Parts: sequence; C-alpha cells; structure tokens
Amino acid sequence: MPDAMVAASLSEATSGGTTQQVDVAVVGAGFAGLYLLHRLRKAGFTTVVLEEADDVGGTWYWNRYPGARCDIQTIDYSYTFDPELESAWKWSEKYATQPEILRYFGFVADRYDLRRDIRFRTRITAATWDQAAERWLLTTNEGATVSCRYYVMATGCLSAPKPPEIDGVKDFKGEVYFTGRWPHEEVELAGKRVAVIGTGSSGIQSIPLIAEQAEHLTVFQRTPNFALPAHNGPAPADRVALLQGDRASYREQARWSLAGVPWPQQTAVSWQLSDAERRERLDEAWAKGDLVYILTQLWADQAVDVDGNALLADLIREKIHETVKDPETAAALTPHDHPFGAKRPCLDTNYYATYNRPDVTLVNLRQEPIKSITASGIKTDERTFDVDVIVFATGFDAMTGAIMAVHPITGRGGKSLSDVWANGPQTYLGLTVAGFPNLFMITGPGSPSVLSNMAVSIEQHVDWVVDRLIAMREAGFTAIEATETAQAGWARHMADCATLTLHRLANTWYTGANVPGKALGVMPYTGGVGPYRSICNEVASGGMLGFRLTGPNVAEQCNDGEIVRLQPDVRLVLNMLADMKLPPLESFGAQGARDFLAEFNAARPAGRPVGEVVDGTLPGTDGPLPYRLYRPTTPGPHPIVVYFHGGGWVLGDQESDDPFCRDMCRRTGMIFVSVGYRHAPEHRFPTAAEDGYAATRWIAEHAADLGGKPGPVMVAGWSAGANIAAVTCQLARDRGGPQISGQLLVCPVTDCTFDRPSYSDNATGYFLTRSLMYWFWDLYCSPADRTDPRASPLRGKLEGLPQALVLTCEFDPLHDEGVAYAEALAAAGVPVEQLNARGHFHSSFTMVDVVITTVSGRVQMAEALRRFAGLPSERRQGDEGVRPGRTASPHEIAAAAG
Ligand code: NA7
Repeated sequence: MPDAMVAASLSEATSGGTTQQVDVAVVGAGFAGLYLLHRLRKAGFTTVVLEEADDVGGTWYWNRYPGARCDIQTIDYSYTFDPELESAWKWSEKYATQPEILRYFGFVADRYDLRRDIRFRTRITAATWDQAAERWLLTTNEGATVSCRYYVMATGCLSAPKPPEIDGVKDFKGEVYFTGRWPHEEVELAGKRVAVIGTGSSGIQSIPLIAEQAEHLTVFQRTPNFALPAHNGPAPADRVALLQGDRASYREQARWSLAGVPWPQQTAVSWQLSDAERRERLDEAWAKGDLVYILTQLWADQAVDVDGNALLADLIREKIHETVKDPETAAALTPHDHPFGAKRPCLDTNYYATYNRPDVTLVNLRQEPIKSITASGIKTDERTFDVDVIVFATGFDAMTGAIMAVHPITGRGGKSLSDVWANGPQTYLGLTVAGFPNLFMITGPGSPSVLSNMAVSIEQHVDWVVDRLIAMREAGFTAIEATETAQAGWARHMADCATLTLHRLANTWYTGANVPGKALGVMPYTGGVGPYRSICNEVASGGMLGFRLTGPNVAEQCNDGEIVRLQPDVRLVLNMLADMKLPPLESFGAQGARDFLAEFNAARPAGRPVGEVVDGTLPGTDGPLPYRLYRPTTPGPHPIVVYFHGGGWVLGDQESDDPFCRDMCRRTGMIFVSVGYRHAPEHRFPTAAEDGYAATRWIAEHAADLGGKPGPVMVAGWSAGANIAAVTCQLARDRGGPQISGQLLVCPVTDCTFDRPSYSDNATGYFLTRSLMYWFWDLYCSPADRTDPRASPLRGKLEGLPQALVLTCEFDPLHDEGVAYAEALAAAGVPVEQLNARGHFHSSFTMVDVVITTVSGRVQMAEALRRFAGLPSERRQGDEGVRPGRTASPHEIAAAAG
C-alpha cells in the first residue's frame, strides 16, 4: 500500500490522535535496542525506540541490587561492531558492576547520538497487525500511537519479574524490594533484620553484600545452586593479550564458538582422565573464575553425559563443603537435584563463606516451606521469622514473559500471540513467528540467547534482521512471514538439540518450570552460537527458506521447507567432513581407504571402559581369524553377541567399531565378540559371509571358554557387517546351527538392487555415497554372484529366522533395503521390529560419542538384545529421558532429575 494511503487509513484508525510513522519500531533500549537503532538508522530506515524506563540500559537499568554484575567477562560482554568503540571504552574490571555497565550504555547512546530517537517512559499497551496496510499499529500509555512497517521486540530475556507466589506479601508492614526492580535511591539496610528469598544469580550476588550491612540476614532457599568464585579484579592478562593480539580474529572466533566466548572445543573425555587429572582441571577452573570456562573446558562429556557431568558436580560439591564450616548448612547449600550447568550456575564473591558469619541464617525451604508472609515477617511450616526488610530475588518469567505478558500482540487474522504460545513458544529461528508478519524478536525463545554470551547473539540477530530488511527493500518486498512448515521444523530441531544437553533434566527458568502453570520445554536454542549463525546464513542464502515474502509490485516468494532436517550432531559431522573437501573414498583405492579410515578412527574419542577387552584368534575355514572380546564389569557368565563391523566388505577390522561395541556391552551387560572377517578385494565373495558363519559357530561352541553363557548366541552388525549377520542367520538355519536367538541389523546391506528411492535421494552428501556402494559391491562380488542370498539375504528364504531388530537411518542410501528386509522378515512370519532414525546418516550409530543423538536408538537396541536373550528390561536413567522429537513432560523432568 502506498504510504499516502497508509497515512490516511491510519489517521482514521487512531481517531485523529497523533500517530508517529516510522519504518521500524523497536521495543527496549537495552543492549539489543541500542544496536538495532544504530544499524537501522545507518541503513536508512526511520526508527523509533520505545522504552519504559527513563534512560537506556534495559536489564542493567532495572537490576541495581547490591552486587549486580555481569558474569561473562566484560571484554567479551561488549559491542564489537565498531573497533573504534572498542578502543574508546576501557572496562575497569573483569566482571563489571551494574553502574559501570550502565555507564557504558550511556556512553554508546551518546557516541552514536541514539537518544534523540528513543521515546523514554513509554509503555506499549497493544500492538496490532493491519493486514491491509501491512503495518503494525502500536498504542502506548502516553497517548501517541506508532505506525510501523516492522516491529522488533528487543525486550530482553529476563525483564519481566515473576510474582513471588507467596501468600500475604501485601500484609507485610516492613520494606519490600525486588532485585529486578531495585530502587534508584540508596537502600539503607544497616541495623535491620533482612530476609532474602531466592538463591539464583541475583540472590547469590546480593547476599554477601546484604549480609555485610544488615544486623541479621536470613536466606530462604528453595533450591541450592552451584556457585563458583568470580575472582574479580583486573581483566586476566592472558585473555586481554589474546584479544589485543588479534582483535578481529578473537571476535570472529567468538562468533563461531558454541557459547559466544572463544574457548576451544574440549576433546578429552572424562573416562580418559584419572581422578587426579580431573581434580587438577577443576582446581585450575576454580582458580580462573570463569563461568564459560568451567561450563565447557573441563572435559568433553561434561555437558552431554550424565556420568561425565556427575564427576564434575561431585568435585564442586566437595568445594562447597570445604568452604562452609557448619556441615548441616553445607549440606543444605549443596545441589543434588540437577546436573551441573543444567540450571544456570552462578558466579559469586564470598557467597558460601557468607554462611560462616554468625549473623547469617540459612532456611532450607525443602524442609520447612514458607506458609505465608505476615505483617511482621515470614512464617514457615516450623518457625516464624520477624524481619524488617524482605528482598525478593525470585527471578523472572524468562524468555516469553517480556514478549507476551507485557502487552497484547495481535497478528494476522486477529491471532493473539498469547493464544498461539499457550502451549509454549513457537518460533522460527527464535526471531519470527508464523502468523505475525513483520514482527521480529531479538534473543527470543528459540535463539541461543541466555545460553550464550548475549553480546554476541544480540549482534548476530540484529545484523541478520537488518540485512534482511535491506534485502527486502531492494527487492520491493514489504512483508515477511515465517511459514508453519519452517516453524514446525525449527521446533523439531530445537527438541533434537535439547536431547544433546542435560538442560532437559532440570526444573529451571530455561524450561519454564519456575513459573507455575507455564508450558514446559527447553526455550533457548541449545545447538550453540556458531551452528545457529550458520543456519541463519543458510536461510538467507537458500532464498529465505521458510519465509513468505510479499510486496505490492513483486511476485510473492516462498521457498518453503525446513532448514535443518539432520540431527544437530550429524550436521556438525557432515559439515566438518565437507570442510575437509576429501576426494571420494573410492578414489583412494582399497588400501588407501583403509589407511584413511584408520586415521579417521584414531581421532575419535576413546571408547568407554568395559570390564575387560581381550584380543584373540579363532579358527576360520582357511586359518585363524582375529577377534576382540568386550566383557561387562558384572559377574558372568554373560550372553554372547557376535558382532560384525561395517566397511563394505573392504574396510575396517575387529577394532574399527570399538566405541559402539563398548557402548553396547555396557548397555546390555553382554559379551560382544567383534570378528575380524576377511576382506575384499583380496578375498572376494563368499569369504566374508563364510567367515562370519564359521566364527559364529566357533564362538557358540566355545561360549563357556569365553566366559559366556552356553546356549544360543545373538548376532549383530552394521552395514556390510549387518549383511554378514543376516546371512549368518540364514546359514545357521540351513546348516544345522549354531542356535541364534536374535539378530540386530544396523543399516544393513540386504540386496543388490540400486533403484530404490533412497539410493538416489541420498546418493551424495551423507558420507556413504551411491558410488562408494557401487565400488564396494564391485570389489566384493561379481554381478553373477550378487543374487546369491549369501550376498543379498533379501533374496533368500526368510522363514524360520531368529527374531530381529532392523535399524535404518533416514539419510542413508541403504535405508530402503533395510526397510524392505524388515518387511520381508515380517511377511515370512519372523518377529521383527523396525526403527527408522530420523535425521541420521549411515554412520550415526557407530559414532557413539560424537553422534550423541543416537542414544535413544542405542537404548532400544540394548533392550532388543536383552529381549532376545530372555533377560528383563534394564533402562539406564538419564540418557534416554527424552526421545528425539519431543520435549519432556514435567513428570519426566522431575523423574530424570530425581
Ligand atoms: P533465578 O535464577 O530464577 O532465581 C530465582 C530464585 O528464587 C531461585 O532460587 C528460586 O528457587 C527462588 N524462588 C522463586 N520463587 C520462589 C518462591 N515462591 N519461594 C521460594 N523461592 C523462590 O533468578 P535470578 O534473578 O537470581 O537470576 C536470573 C538470571 O539473571 C540469572 O540466571 C542470570 O542469567 C542473570 P527455585 O530454584 O525455583 O526452586
């Protein structure tokens, strides 16, 4: 609609009141709002920022409680868009105080002359999308309305304080303060009895300072948090040197890192380190006083594995007990209900030591919950505490609160955002919402936001949004809206990412669990800052994938689809492989490919410990075959699984699927014997198949000697190994044994037909390519032999075979022949379960500690093997708490954390 018509329709809509016409209206003059204004202005968009406070600063304007500081080092928690700004401002401390941060925002606002476009003391009371005009109409508390083409919420994630949800607050006759709305004037606490309710970051930062002033401080703690010493002071020389040595590269590394601070990816896993080494690492981290360091740099599995996390959490618990003198108080302060890092850990200055003061009391609300607040103080189930002051450090309605609860937002067709988000926030990229055209959120739910250095995420979001607006203007588009498909895909990807972390195992404000009645689900994007950035870039370079763009004089553009269909860890692996720009594996020749695989495997994380690993040989048909036996830690005898490695009958050996065999041995409590069958092209068909059968027969006959249970064995295999396992079952049935009680076939080769759709859909790009499969077949088997059931078990007789679990991966050329085998087994009356792993590629299941999202599949494999062996189900807690593709229910979160 031309602007003159817009103006006319708007003046009607606002009944003659003043309406400010702008291209973009931004809510909030904090970190995000200021940078937005600067960039939008430079790009030539008329912009107004609407801010409820009377000055800039956002969260740092409101959170003025004693001890308020950032807990990302200030050299990282800064704008980076202008190198001159960086040299013009010098932080005085490693973690700046709130007044200094506020001064910084004032400095930025002055330097870029931002205040003239900020309307302070202005609260928006409603925002409504006018479809005909393709504009948002904003009403405000101070009369003047705003009409804007684009509406951007820069409202922050933690700006809507949560009501205390305790009866009787209004009855209290003393002073009441909220950390998130601390008064501007000095609060006098000297000589007063003070209560602090809440021990999140705000409580933990303020408690030591309040204790110094108050006559007596009583802390009411519902859930203890992990807190680490900040060791504040000057910025650490090594970090400053790193930054100053090459500022541009330092900032760029931060932008592509996982958390927005340039620390390297940790590679050592907890089980590779001795107790002393782990302790040494913790002591080093403790001395550093850096939240991101301790959250990421101790060992690679600390944030993704329950056991790896527990080792770290135990060491931190020891530190708490070392500092707090009274054992009962120390115990109450020690968290046990969540993995370290699943709830936001805090940085503190003297927090734990404060409880050694005689004038500080800790009340454990888990033992004596608050009943009510009375005129004179706080009443628990057991006691009454008379106080003069109550400080509520009870947190925020995080992530959605500031966007949704502050004012009604009405989108296309009269849709209300509160209704659309009633069951939890739905967004595309955390930046946009289907049904709400031209609305953007900076660090909205679904963006890395609070799990990252906010400074880095904010700059990335702002740049992405403003660059899109510029591109739209150039192309003549006036409206942009996310599609439902893209949004649903993002929700799936978010859930997939969440299964990689331990956030799902804690009741926190990340999941909405701190607000009674709020829908539960991990709200921030847990996939990391760098991956998120690359996804956003791909959306733009992919023709604005998942967005509908319209304009008065241009054809509508909608490149619909899901931006990430791969599991997040698969995406990382495939991107890494793509970056290596390897020539096709088959071009190396058989020996070259074997050498490459050996090198590739040497770089993977060490396999997890099992009871015992024994290398041996067994007699094959033409001489000895090597094997590797994995024995569980539990007392034997154990059921035996004969395992065949993958590698297209050409590559690999009895050790090449080592992490997978270890994992399955641990999960099943069974002996795994991985067989080194002979390979093509030196030994062509049917050598591998016959070796597999002979080895299974020998292992079954010598089960007791190997420490296994005599009786039937099971077979398992991956890829060509699964082909051998399937063939072994057919041969065992036809040749009078051995007895096999079940077969586990992971991405099996079952047929020599290459015209099933998965062969072309997944022909390239997923590591195992169609041409690599052709090469494997050519080396293994002449065309005349390929229809032999010993090469293509799908062509054999399937009746009377052992029960099976067939696992297929979505992005695998072999997907369809795996499904075909499962269907054929079922048709032949064989009990069979078939699982398709969404978003996975051919190698997903054997890359155990790299592709972690296969964990629920591996749990199901272990369950199937136990079933085959006639054993009861035995699920491990934690790693299968949430299946990929959905978020946890409150019950699951509580159960898994408990
Ligand atoms: P948090 O981290 O949400 O902490 C709030 C604290 O208040 C937490 O200990 C809560 O216990 C406690 N709380 C909340 N409601 C109650 C009631 N009704 N009774 C007793 N205790 C209660 O907020 P913060 O302001 O400290 O920090 C927010 C973020 O700001 C922080 O993570 C940094 O990113 C900066 P609970 O754990 O819910 O049992």
